Amino acid sequence: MSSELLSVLCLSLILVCGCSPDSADIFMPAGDIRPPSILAARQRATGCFEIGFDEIVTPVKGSFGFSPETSIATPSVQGTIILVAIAPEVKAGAKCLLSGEAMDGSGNSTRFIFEFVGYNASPARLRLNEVQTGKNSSASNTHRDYLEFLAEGAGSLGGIQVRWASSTKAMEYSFPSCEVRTGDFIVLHCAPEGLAAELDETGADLTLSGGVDSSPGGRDFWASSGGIPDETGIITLREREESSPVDGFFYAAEDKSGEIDSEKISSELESLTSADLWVCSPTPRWEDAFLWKSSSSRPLLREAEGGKEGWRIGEAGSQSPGAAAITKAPAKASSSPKSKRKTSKKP
Ligand SMILES: [Ca+2]
Ligand SMILES: [Ca+2]
Repeated sequence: MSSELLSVLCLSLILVCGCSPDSADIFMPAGDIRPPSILAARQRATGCFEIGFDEIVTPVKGSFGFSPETSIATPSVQGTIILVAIAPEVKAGAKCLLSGEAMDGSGNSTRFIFEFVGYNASPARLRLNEVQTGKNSSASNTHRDYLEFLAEGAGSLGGIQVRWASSTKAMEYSFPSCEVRTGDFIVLHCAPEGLAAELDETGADLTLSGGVDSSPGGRDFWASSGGIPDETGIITLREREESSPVDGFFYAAEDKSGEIDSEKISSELESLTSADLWVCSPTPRWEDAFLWKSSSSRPLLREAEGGKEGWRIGEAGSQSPGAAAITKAPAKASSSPKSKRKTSKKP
């Protein structure tokens, strides 16, 4: 008996257990006694899961199972690849388990279980719009960690993945199945208090959820993976777990400088720069981040596309989870295109 644990792309392979030959067959003639190995596994499209092996295999009859049990997994084989049809299709973002067994020509077999979420064929186009990095317990300005997204294109949230990391800890969250329209605000609360009122708003009722920062006009979701780093961190957004980021934000305490010495941050930052979403020095440095003096009373606000230049620190108390940013009335119309508002420095 042998067992292997493989990490394949985005998919968690919980168990791979090769069990052959049976102990009764231990005196079999010399030959192929090695069970087939899984080289790759992925969802190719809605209702289609593909498992690649290192040799020609056949699916073991009756061994395939699927959860949720409302869908059936039916394997077919193309040489070294098993294609599993899942019907009826599961909802985008729904948690799935696929189990089965594959056998090579000599009777050696491998059993497997994959955990993944239902394929999202039409992900909503989201932009990270506002970040509240910490808890503020002042009576007049109570907030807890949240990320706000604006839907710039309609679609499904199902399986869209958010990652956030500090220098020492990486966290992630995948949205459940939920259709959104262009212009919708989505708030992911990252420091829930565990209240019964903290409910995911996947349906029509946008007032369903209670809890700190829940918004009557936005869609509230609650993530228990861990809070957003207060001072220094990185946030990335992916349409599917295995995809490149489509948006992200890298921020750091203003007194940080020099080469980035955190693997957790630099690996996510590399994915952002590779996707042309963030500009970095040849050797990434803390100065490549949006530098700020951390404050739980001020949100970080997105004003435009284009890396750190697109962000600013909001006024104290200007948090607007689930709604457009509170903008001050312009003091005076200006014809100068170069005019920019600057934050005055305190002595
Ligand atoms: Ca709401
Ligand atoms: Ca907002």
